[in-house]
Order: sequence, then C-alpha cells, then structure tokens
Amino acid sequence: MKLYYAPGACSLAGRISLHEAGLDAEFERVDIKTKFTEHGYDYNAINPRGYVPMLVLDDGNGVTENTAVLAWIADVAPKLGAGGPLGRTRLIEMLSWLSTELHIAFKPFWHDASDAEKAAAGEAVSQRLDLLADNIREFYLFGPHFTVADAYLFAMLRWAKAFEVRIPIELLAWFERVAERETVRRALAEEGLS
Ligand SMILES: N[C@@H](CCC(=O)N[C@@H](CS)C(=O)NCC(=O)O)C(=O)O
Repeated sequence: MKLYYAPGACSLAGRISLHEAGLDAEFERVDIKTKFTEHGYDYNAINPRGYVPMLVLDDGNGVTENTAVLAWIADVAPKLGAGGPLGRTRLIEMLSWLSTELHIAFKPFWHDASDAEKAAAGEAVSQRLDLLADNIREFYLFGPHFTVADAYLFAMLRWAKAFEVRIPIELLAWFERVAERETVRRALAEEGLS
C-alpha cells in the first residue's frame, strides 16, 4: 500500500499509525503547493481533491480523508482503536471532531489571513484543546493505550507549537509522552522533522 503525504502535514498521523500497526507501506511525498509528487506525477489526477493523506490499498482502492484513513488502519489493527462495545463509534466520534473542529480551526494559519484572523484562530484552537485536556485522564485520549486519534492529535499539536498557540498543560505532558514513542520518532525522522 502507499500513503501520499506531505512532511509534517496531517498525513503524519497515517504514517505513525501504519508504523504502530506494523503495516508495510510506501510513502510518496506530495508538494501541496504545486500538486506534484516526488516522482513527478500530477497529484490532482490521483486525488482530485488535492489533499493529503490518501492511502492506496494493496487492491488499488484509494482511501481519502484522514478520518477514513485512520479508521481503516484501526480496523486492521484493533489495538489502535478505542475499546469497549461502543469503541468504533467513539473512535469515529473523536476522529470526526478532530477533523471538523480542531483541524479546520488551524486553516487561517496557512492562508493569507490577517494578524487579527490568526489571533482569533489561535484562540479557537486553544479553546478546543482545553476541551480535549479533560480526555487525557490516563495516558492517552482513550485511556492507557495509544490510538490512531492520538496520532492525529500529535500531528496537530506540532502545528500548535509552531504557531505558538496556547496549549493546556495536560496536553503538553501528553505531547512529550507521545513524542517518545519509537514509531513517532521514526515517522518524524522519515519526514525529515525533529
Ligand atoms: N478533508 C481533508 C483535509 C486534509 C487537509 O487539509 N490536508 C492538508 C494538509 S494537512 C492539505 O493537503 N492541504 C493542501 C491544500 O490545502 O491544497 C481530510 O480530512 O483528510
């Protein structure tokens, strides 16, 4: 299978999760400005939405949208999902919230937004992170074990740090824990990040 990614983008969550799942994959870098891949292919022709991530499965099926990519990985490797009878529902609930509430709140940082708009975006991100801080009751978002939702949140907390957004203390401690995982260190190194 192959993951289309951009260094440090939300696709980092898929790379971390594939490593956590022990799944072999190829990784093809996409320049999200020019929309060309590192091998010179027109990414818009591969994924007309133009976004990373896209995961192409071994049977050729392409999966887009981070929520779907991460849910697929958790289906294949249930240890990366939330446990219990409502586990899958809770995981989708969290991934959807991360995508449609938290991820989207960062958008002004990448566009030609004014300083005031960026300040407002930073506040919106912080308010959402405050809501999440209550979830970190044990080690990770769903308790003692790491899930694909933690991988997604990790990718976004890297952005929050880079944009100097206020991060609640519980999440700072969580970030340090996640950053020490061998799979996370490997994923960061593979994308040329520290
Ligand atoms: N709805 C998509 C959004 C993914 C997304 O925003 N990807 C960003 C990188 S984190 C991207 O590819 N941006 C390229 C662009 O805006 O043209 C998803 O949830 O997977």
